[in-house]
Formats: sequence, C-alpha cells, structure tokens
Amino acid sequence: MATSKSKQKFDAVIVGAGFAGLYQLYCFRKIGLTACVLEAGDGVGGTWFWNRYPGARCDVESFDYSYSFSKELEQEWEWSERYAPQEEILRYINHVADRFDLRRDVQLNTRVQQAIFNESGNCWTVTTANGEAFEAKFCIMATGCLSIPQKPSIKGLDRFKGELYYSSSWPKHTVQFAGKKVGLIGTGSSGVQMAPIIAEQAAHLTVFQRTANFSVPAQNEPVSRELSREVKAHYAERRARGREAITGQYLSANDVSALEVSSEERQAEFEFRWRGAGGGFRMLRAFSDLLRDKKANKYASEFIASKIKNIVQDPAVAELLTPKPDLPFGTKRLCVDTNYYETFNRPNVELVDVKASPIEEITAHGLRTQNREFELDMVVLATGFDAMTGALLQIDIRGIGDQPLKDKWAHGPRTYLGLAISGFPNLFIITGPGSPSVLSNMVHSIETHANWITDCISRIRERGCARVEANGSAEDKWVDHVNEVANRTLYPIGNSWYVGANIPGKPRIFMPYVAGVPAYRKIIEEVAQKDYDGFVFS
Ligand code: FAD
Ligand code: N01
Repeated sequence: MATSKSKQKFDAVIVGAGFAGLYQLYCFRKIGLTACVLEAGDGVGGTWFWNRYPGARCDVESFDYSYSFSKELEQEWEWSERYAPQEEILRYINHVADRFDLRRDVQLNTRVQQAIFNESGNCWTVTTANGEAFEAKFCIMATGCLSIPQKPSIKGLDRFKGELYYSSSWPKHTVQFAGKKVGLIGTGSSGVQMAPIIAEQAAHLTVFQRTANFSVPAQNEPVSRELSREVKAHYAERRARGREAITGQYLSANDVSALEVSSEERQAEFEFRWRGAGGGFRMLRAFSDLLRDKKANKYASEFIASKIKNIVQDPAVAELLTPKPDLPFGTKRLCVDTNYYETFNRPNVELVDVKASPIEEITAHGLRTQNREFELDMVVLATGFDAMTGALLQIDIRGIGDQPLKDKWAHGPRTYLGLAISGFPNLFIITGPGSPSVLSNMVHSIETHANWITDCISRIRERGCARVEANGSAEDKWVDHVNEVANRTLYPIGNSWYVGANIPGKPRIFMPYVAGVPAYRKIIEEVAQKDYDGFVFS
C-alpha cells in the first residue's frame, strides 16, 4: 500500500487487523468496496499477535474458535490441540491473510489517533500517529475488546533493573526463565495460563494474587487424526449447533436447575464437567441457573472450592486460592487452565496475598509489599485490559456536531445493538459493548457482525443513500434492554472487567449483552428484515 502523506481515499477504513478486521476486509471485497485496514502492530493477528506469553492458548475449542466462512479453509487447516496454542492461532490467521490475499490492503505499524465525521461530505477522516490521513465513507472499528493493556500505576515500575514483561505485549524473542526468581502479578486467565509454565522453568516463582478467581481444567489434549476427520466430515452440523448455543459454541448445556436435583446428582454433573473431555466452559453449563440463582451458583462455588482443597496440599494456600463469597462463580470470566492449582504444590512456588498486604512499590531489585520485601530477577505483569471501550476511547472519535465519543460515553458505553452509535453515522463497531461479544465464541460473533455490517452497507448503496445512523430512541431502548437482561443475572455483582471494575474511575456498567447468541442474532436479523429498523438512512 502507498504510504504517502496525502489523504488516501477508500470506501471503507477498517481499524485493526485481528480476526475481525481481516474478515471485514474479505467481506467488503466481495461486494466491491475499496477498503484498507490500519493496524498498530507490525503483524496481523490482533490478540494472538500481542499475547505471546508462555502458555497462551484459546479457551474456546479451536474447531469452533476459527472462521466458518470458507469450507475449504475448514477442511485444509489442521488443529494440533483441542485448545490451540497462541503460536498456532497466529499461524492460522497469517495463513488466512495469505490464502485470501488480504495483506495488500493492510497497512501495519499504523496507529489510528483520530476519526472525524465530515457532515457535509458524509465521510470519515481518519488520521494516524504517523501523520497520514485517510478518507472513507465508512469507518469500521475492529479494534478489539481486549487490546488496550491495563498497566497498573505501581510505584517504581520504571526503576526495576531486572526484566519486566506484560502478558499483553509479550516480546517476540524467547524469554528465559531458567535460574531466575520470577514475580508474577495477576491471576486472571493470562496469569493462570502462565504460572504453571514459568514454575517448571524458573528457579523460583512468586505469584502475587489480589483476588482469587475460579479456574477449571481445560482437559486439553492433542487432536487425533480420527477426531479431526470426524469433525471435518460433519463441520456444517457442528457450526449449526454452535450457532444455536448461547455462547456460539456447543457445550452440551444442561437445561435442569441445580436446585431440582439431589446432591449426588449435582456432584456427579459437576464432576463430569470437571473431568470430562473438553472440560473448560462446560462447567458454566452444568445447570441452567448457575448464573441466575445465588443458591445454584453457590453449589458450583463449593464444588470448585472442594477441588482446590483436594489438589492443593497446604491448607492455607488452598484457602487463599479459593474465591471469596463476594465473587459469584462465573461472574468474572472463568479461567481455564492446565495444572494451575497443582503448581502451588511445587517447592519453588509461593502464593502471596496482595489484598491483605498490598504491593507498595517495585524496587530496583524486586518488589515490596506492605509487610515484606521480595528479591526478583524478573517481574511479569498479567494485569489485564481496559476492556470493550478502551480501544475505542483511545481514539479521538468525533461524530455529528463534533461530539467526542468520550463525552457521549462519559457515563458508560451506549450503542444500538453493539454495532452502531447514534450521532456517529457510517461508523460500525465489531463486537461492541451491547452485543454478546466477550461472552461468546468471539470468532463466531465477529463473523456475524461483519456479515451484518456488509449487508447493511449493501442496502445503503442500493438505496443510493449517503448516510446510515442509529436512531437515538432505538439506542436508548437497546441500552435499557441490555441492562435489564443483565440485571436478571448474577453477572453485574462480580467486580470484573465486564463491569469495568478493573479500571479506576471507569463507569460501572455491565457491557456485554447476556441474552445469548441465538436471541441476539434473531434481533439483528429482524432489524435488517424490517429495512434496518432503528436506523435512519439519508
Ligand atoms: P483483536 O484481536 O484485539 O485485534 C484488534 C487489533 O486492533 C489489534 O491488533 C490492535 O493492535 C488493533 N488496534 C486497536 N486500536 C488501534 C488503533 N487505534 N489503531 C490501529 N490499530 C489498532 N476469545 C474467545 O472467544 N475465545 C478465546 O479462546 C479467547 N482467548 C483469548 C486469549 C487472550 C490472551 C486474550 C487477550 C483474548 C482472548 N479472547 C478469546 C478474546 C479475543 O480478543 C477475541 O477472541 C479475538 O481475537 C478478537 O479479535 P478482534 O479482531 O476483534 O480484536
Ligand atoms: O486479565 P484479568 P487477563 N496489583 O483482568 C490483577 C481473555 N483471556 O489478561 O482481580 C495486583 O482477567 C487482577 O487482580 P483483581 C479473557 O477474556 C483469555 O488475565 O483486579 N494485582 C487480576 O488478577 C480474560 O478474562 C485467555 O484484584 C493486579 C489480574 O491482574 C481477559 O482476556 C487467556 C493489579 C488481571 O486479570 C483478561 O485476562 C488470557 C495490581 N495493581 C486472557 N492490577 C484464555 O484462556 C491488576 N491486577 C483463552
């Protein structure tokens, strides 16, 4: 692509070259739109480009966590493990970029700083940190829900003389842990995946835990030739089952309430999901009401607490690893691990409670909590992301009347269907707040959104219109509906990134839409069938 400083013109600018941006580009080409993808990183892959930490892998099975748009791609790609490692997912995305000749419209090393809607021209001017400007009728934010690292403001981080790494921007070179004293801060999904691997290699690992979260075994395993053949022979049926499942992946959900069965039956069901093939998120589907009823939820919490107690030899460590009652099971994203709890039985691993004794500062040679000093060669931060809104608000997006998105969202994100924002015409978000997004198999939701956006733009062109914009009252109703559905569940209770609780000062709003993938898809399909009900074409 040209890199001159003059304003480059396209039908559409897509920001981000992860699963979403690349597929959106593919869709636009199909309908004859000219489009360019602007990506901050020096490679494609998004999440899987940045999060290269040891142990990184998906927690949705690879056969589902993959594009469905090409039957040939489905047949030719071989997944090596039930939950593929980061390196393999990144290889897959790069393969897709090459196979569908997408790279020629992707500009790397390009961070978008501003997007301004030009009301008279009905187009967006997108400017980058390199000083380039792009003009396009449509702007698609494929910027990711978990792409802006949360770098905590711990005193002294810049003074540490050892090695310091963030899980969310892990270097490309191999990091050597052997012989080193490593401190790991953060026990969300990233920390939980990393700890067992670091512990195997390092001289000593200290895990600094502020909040214990629930983790369940992935029961990961190699994909046998037979399994691969079997899946590929029936891929269409597998995808169809996934589409009808609440999270966009089939997990044999049990429709029965946890309150309606005997304690033996309950135990057997939980046990089956803990040990059974695939493990992981199947636990969330053990009973129909785990995320709706506090008593049902408590049964799941108690089951996991009993597992921790059985696995972890030191009762005090087991107790510390056990989530407290103010965190209902599953309300913070469930971690899916391989040998996480077992790691704390190793003689070279220590768990430190930094809720009881908070981290005060990183020193030149380690870390100091309120009551102890730790000497460390390496500090690893797995401290999460400014989720769902972070990447959008980092860009200075201005709509009608020069209104900044950050003003419109000052009290939390407001969207219509998680796809569009009133006052911001011709701008679409992929897996935005107010859609199933991070509660679903994201690749499935990405395809759903990119297809819907493509159809909507085709309709605009058929009608010869210059603009499409979400109607303010449709947006208000949608926001109310999203909140109302969330409030029927236990989700808003947990102090999770789903509600922005990990970012100081972020408005507390439960951001994803919890009614599930099939219900959501029905709504957006109906909107389209009713000639884009809730949108104004002009
Ligand atoms: P991303 O992959 O985040 O890509 C967005 C891209 O936009 C990034 O490359 C970023 O650099 C770029 N970008 C952002 N802002 C700008 C800007 N201003 N200018 C230019 N470029 C910009 N989901 C699942 O469903 N299953 C899983 O198993 C799963 N595992 C995960 C594991 C990890 C470690 C993480 C962090 C997330 C995981 N997720 C998972 C969520 C994951 O983010 C999505 O599945 C998916 O990869 C998102 O794709 P995306 O293209 O929407 O966003
Ligand atoms: O981030 P997190 P993550 N001092 O926000 C702690 C996806 N993902 O990168 O809970 C001490 O979950 C913080 O403590 P607390 C997945 O959607 C998927 O792990 O705020 N601790 C918490 O323990 C996931 O949910 C996979 O008290 C501090 C941790 O850091 C999402 O990405 C793998 C601190 C952050 O946990 C984010 O996961 C990885 C401080 N100052 C990621 N600041 C799969 O398995 C923060 N913490 C597929």
